[in-house]
Amino acid sequence: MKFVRFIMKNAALASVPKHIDHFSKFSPSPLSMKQFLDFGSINACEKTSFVFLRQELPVRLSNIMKEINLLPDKLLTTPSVQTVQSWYIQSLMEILEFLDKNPDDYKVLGEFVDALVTIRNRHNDVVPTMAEGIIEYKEVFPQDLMTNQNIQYFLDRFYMSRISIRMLINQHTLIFDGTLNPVHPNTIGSIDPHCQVGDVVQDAFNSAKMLCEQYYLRSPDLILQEIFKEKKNYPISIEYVPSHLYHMLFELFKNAMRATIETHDDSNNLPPIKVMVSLGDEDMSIKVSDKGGGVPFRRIENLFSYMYSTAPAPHIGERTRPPLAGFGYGLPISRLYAKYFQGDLQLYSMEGHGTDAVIYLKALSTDSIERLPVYNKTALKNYKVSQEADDWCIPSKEPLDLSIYKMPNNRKV
Ligand code: W6P
Repeated sequence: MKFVRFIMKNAALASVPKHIDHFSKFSPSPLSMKQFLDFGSINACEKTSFVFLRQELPVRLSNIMKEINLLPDKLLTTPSVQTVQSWYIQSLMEILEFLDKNPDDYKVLGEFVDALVTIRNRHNDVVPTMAEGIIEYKEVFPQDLMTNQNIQYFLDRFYMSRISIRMLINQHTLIFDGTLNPVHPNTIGSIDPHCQVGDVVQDAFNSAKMLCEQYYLRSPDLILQEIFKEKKNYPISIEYVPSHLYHMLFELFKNAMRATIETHDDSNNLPPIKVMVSLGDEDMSIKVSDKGGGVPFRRIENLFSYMYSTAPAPHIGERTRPPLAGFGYGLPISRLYAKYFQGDLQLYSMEGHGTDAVIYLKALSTDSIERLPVYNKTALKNYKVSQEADDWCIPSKEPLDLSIYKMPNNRKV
């Protein structure tokens, strides 16, 4: 019996590349906020959602699995990346099991919800596990610019894909597990049709403030201001995923607080963090301003770099870095959350003064459409970029020796 199962499992595994080839030929279908809401309201139909997901999830999984396979061998073969890849293969196989099942059988629908919950849990630690892979890789190939760009390109797409797959799974499992959310009865899955932005700002600020006080024994205050055209828009609310917004704001507040405290070491008066929420016809924007001394322009890009912000985990006994540090993947992943529904997250810093971080979101749910990576020729080409010379000169800090110009010996070689 054990042997038979072993044979069956390997037969299934052997057919996985064929399935990946098949499903990666389809482009993922981006959903709008409105479509997400429709799945969860009056015309909510578990059967429709099931039939959609048993096709769409394999498509999204296979598209990104193709890109995992394009990673440089030295990264692809690290134990961590191998582990992550095996999770994707296992989850793909589990969903494919439902392709020949009857959508009218309520037992099938129940099993599908259970399968999705299992899959979601399996992938909980993808981010730290991938980070381990990057560390292993970095130890062998210390930071060269090329790999930083490639890793950035891959991880932005990989984590965006992951955000979108978890969104689909969350919506289906939350809407069709047969219970109402007792804490948030008006949410549809993870979406709040009346997400009050100011409330989320307050929540995220309070959490960051608690962390901040644990480590620094003090914290800056919050000044919150809302701007809108007509009175009826107050308090500002949008159709959005509150947990995504919270994630972004929490990250920005931790950074703003740390900068504020570390640049006002010996002063008793901490400048407050100012937040401006503004609703227009097209955008809903949130600006978080600190007077934390700012960041040199040259370093801003690095704040969003997976490679440069992946530090080895502190060893046991070593003094761990405070959790308010610009640690890990907070900023790059926050920017992905913003971009996921066609928004963005940008930093405007003035070294010597402070930093404005702005989250741009779509004001209209009809504009909030998933932004999804697709595996195609263009993506393939982006992984194939070879080690070519830069087409800009390298600035030299040495004083120029003009004596060489006596002879024309600065010709190109
Ligand atoms: C800083 C650096 C930073 C990153 C993100 C948000 C706010 C801030 N402030 O100094």
